[in-house]
Amino acid sequence: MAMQAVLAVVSLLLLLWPARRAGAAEYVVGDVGYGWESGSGINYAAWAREYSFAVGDVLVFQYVSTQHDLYEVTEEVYRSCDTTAGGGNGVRVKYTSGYDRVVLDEARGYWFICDFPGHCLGGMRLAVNVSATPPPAQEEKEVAGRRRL
Ligand SMILES: [Cu+2]
Repeated sequence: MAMQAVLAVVSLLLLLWPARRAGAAEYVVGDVGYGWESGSGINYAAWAREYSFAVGDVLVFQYVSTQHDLYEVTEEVYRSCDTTAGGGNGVRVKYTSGYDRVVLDEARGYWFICDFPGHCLGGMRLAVNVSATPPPAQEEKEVAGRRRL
């Protein structure tokens, strides 16, 4: 009976497995729980340089939702930290859940900021460049904060 249950679970996992894109990875921004944080000392530019992001990868932003948020913005807003510029047209997506999984589904630059007053200027901004295919070298590299899907 127990063996049958195990087989059923294994079969289910095998059924679900192909739905995941081979090579896609999930990154917890900042590498730790509540890694999207001000005052944490995390240098997001340095964090992003640790990895090579490819289409299909996922960024996970974890934060206290009453203290931070997450806006995907244009490069201009990323640089100015001014989300009201251009009538707010520089804001692409607003996330506020505190656990936001952002699928990087296009090969392009992505820019993220926290819109709480002063946080972006204080360092809560992240820029990543997403390439069409992952570099082969990274496939075998195991690094903190990255886990295979
Ligand atoms: Cu913030």
